[in-house]
Amino acid sequence: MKPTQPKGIPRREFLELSAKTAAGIGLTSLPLVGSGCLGPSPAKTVHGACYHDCPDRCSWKVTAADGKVTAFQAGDNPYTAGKLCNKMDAFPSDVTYHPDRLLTPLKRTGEKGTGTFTPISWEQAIGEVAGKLRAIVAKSGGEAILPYSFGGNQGLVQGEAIPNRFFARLGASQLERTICGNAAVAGVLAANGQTTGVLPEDCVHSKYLVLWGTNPILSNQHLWPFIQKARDHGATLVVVDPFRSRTTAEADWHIQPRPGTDTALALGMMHIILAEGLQDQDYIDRHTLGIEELRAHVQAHNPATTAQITGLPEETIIAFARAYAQSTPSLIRVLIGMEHQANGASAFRAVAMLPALTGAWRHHGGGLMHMTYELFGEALNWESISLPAELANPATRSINMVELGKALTDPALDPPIEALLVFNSNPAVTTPNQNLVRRGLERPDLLTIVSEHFLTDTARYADYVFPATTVLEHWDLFDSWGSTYLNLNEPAIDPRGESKPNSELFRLLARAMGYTEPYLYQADLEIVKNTLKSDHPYLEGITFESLRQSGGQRLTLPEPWIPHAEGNFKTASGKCHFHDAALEHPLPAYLPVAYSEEELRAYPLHLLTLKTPKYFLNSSHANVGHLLEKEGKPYLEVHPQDAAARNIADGDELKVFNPRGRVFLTARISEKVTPGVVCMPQGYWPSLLKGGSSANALTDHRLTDMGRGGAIQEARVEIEKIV
Ligand SMILES: Nc1nc2c(c(=O)[nH]1)N[C@H]1C(S)=C(S)[C@@H](COP(=O)(O)OP(=O)(O)OC[C@H]3O[C@@H](n4cnc5c(=O)[nH]c(N)nc54)[C@H](O)[C@@H]3O)O[C@H]1N2
Ligand SMILES: Nc1nc2c(c(=O)[nH]1)N[C@H]1C(S)=C(S)[C@@H](COP(=O)(O)OP(=O)(O)OC[C@H]3O[C@@H](n4cnc5c(=O)[nH]c(N)nc54)[C@H](O)[C@@H]3O)O[C@H]1N2
Ligand code: SF4
Ligand SMILES: [Mo]
Repeated sequence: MKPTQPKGIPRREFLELSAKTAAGIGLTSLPLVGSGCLGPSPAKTVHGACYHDCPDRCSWKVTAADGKVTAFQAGDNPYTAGKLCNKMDAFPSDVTYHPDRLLTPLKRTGEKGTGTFTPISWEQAIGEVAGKLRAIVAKSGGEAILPYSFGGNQGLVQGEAIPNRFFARLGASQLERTICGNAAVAGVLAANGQTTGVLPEDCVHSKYLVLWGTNPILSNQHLWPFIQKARDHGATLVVVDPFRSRTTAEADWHIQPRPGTDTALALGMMHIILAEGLQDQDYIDRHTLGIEELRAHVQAHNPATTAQITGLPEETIIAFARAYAQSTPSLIRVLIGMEHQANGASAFRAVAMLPALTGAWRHHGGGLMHMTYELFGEALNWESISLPAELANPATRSINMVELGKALTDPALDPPIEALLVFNSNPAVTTPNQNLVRRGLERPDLLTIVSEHFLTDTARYADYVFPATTVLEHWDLFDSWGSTYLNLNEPAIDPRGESKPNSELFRLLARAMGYTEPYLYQADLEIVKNTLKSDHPYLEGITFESLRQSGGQRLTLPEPWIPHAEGNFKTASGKCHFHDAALEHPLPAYLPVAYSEEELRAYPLHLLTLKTPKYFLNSSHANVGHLLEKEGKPYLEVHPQDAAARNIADGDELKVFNPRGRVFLTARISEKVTPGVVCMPQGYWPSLLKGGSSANALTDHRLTDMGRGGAIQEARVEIEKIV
């Protein structure tokens, strides 16, 4: 996920703004129009795109006849390349036509969490919810209401425009949407001022490719063919990952540091590069700031110290630093993985400095590859998506989404959260500190409203549930955070049952609240068309009509794309900042969490809760029978040494626990993890597991060192065999 970027706002400021739902820039008020959902005509094929929080943003074609989907196929643009993924191949039957799909509004009739509801009409549901929201606003003010949403639907209309306007008009608390991307981006921006570096397709030109904390075979599948092409041309593939992922199994070299120690590893590489004179001094002199401070800082990070922190042999660190610095073009691919460590943003910052130190940026396919959303930030007309100026009130309280459990249960929070409106997210599964989140959701005095496709573990706690349309049933426009393709999404069928797009839910609520501002009622299709009204050169040859004909189109970007060959960093100085006096830590600092001896003794294992499931996308699809079956039972990877010390055998049933919760898992003894590290999959719904808890029952809502992200992977546990 990425912070989408309005045009014309400086990046640093933008990051701050975009972390909040209710921030943005001016919009010209537009006339009131209807919902924007077009009815289908018999036997037609339309183009659309995947709505998921996935860097690939695949394009597809959907054929419908007599109002029913008859064919669902991948788009054939060069990036999607005729293939979706194992999660999405059967999307129409797995989601749109799934028998468990919610098709009417529901009102709770039993205890919260039990999933006991009765169907009611939209009219009744909207009337009652609006009445309750009005009463809360009158009694406690809008800030007592919290929207909670994330990447469940990444569409610019269904995920951003209308919902954001509604909540800002309501004066609701702003949600800092920081669970994915913010820490990574904060780190990269601190060094380079922008996250866009090497474009995905350009990795084919690199000769030394480092995948640093990312698992593309699973998480970024459409990048993988380009990586393979680079290898066909002779590139070496190195993966830096504390876990032996599916991708590491394919690499030439797997470097396996302790989790959360990447800042130290990158600083250790810099030590070696500078000590051995492997840096590109000319590039440094012309395009960077702070080399002398950096040189002094990395003195302490000699190979012996780096080895001690990372757990890697000194020879590995030295060989890696040399090979990286001496290969041309060298490319480092980062995405999200290590940002969820407590020191995660600093790790991104330190790693982002390496290409400037070695001058890798000079070459086509050399440098750092991270996100691509800034390109769309420049290309599109963001005034169409962002908030009207009069609605952007930075003084409104912000709640960090990572800390949802705390916010819902904090007696000192003034005003307390009295209503929670969840859409595009499933926090009972995906937000850290699951048991605290659950305690919040159990509060009898909390009004919880959830818009969903399914009765998720979050929806089970709702007072009212609204049925949402799937991506086959509404208009939208998709930018991307990992590819360079812009996609239009045209509905293939009418909304099933009584489902409605998010935009329509919030238009109906706005009307029932008595709001009259036209921007609250703008039609989806009109927002889509306005967003494309831009004469930016990246949109040359791309129009509503061309997108409608072709599905996804690549932005028209200059060739060859070598963004920092001549510096041109987007920092204040235009240079890569090795040192920045304005930051709390002017140089990237390796600062591990200081646990007490007692804590380390009681909970000696570092737990990684990773997005390793092949058939889930976060918690999405984890309720779909055949996908759940293929994914299998959740397990805990345990190193043989740790298993032996606890008398655990492969296949034993385990209790994994810490003060926040416990999860029951089957032991898998393997060297996929190093001693002291255990790993389990994220995404399973607690209600479907023994004991009713899943990965996030063990994680904490600690924030990262920069970017206010979630240090979800900074969790410590103990394990025992269940006898
Ligand atoms: N199949 C599938 N695909 C997905 C998703 C999914 O749930 N399932 N989720 C999507 C989403 S939301 C996102 S954000 C992307 C994420 O895609 P990626 O950026 O690839 O991130 P992750 O899969 O979280 O983690 C990648 C790797 O980082 C490693 N890692 C963890 N901690 C550290 C560390 O301290 N240092 C280093 N060097 N590595 C570390 C993990 O072991 C893991 O193998 O994937 C997307 N794609
Ligand atoms: N332990 C642990 N926790 C993690 C992570 C991890 O690696 N480990 N990864 C984190 C990351 S990177 C991310 S991005 C988050 C993701 O966390 P979430 O954003 O909560 O993602 P999903 O679990 O996919 O839930 C999205 C929900 O939105 C619903 N949805 C889809 N389309 C629509 C729509 O049009 N309208 C409405 N109303 N609903 C819709 C789907 O049915 C689904 O239930 O999880 C984070 N949590
Ligand atoms: S989840 Fe990712 S890889 Fe799969 S179809 Fe969607 S965008 Fe493509
Ligand atoms: Mo994510």
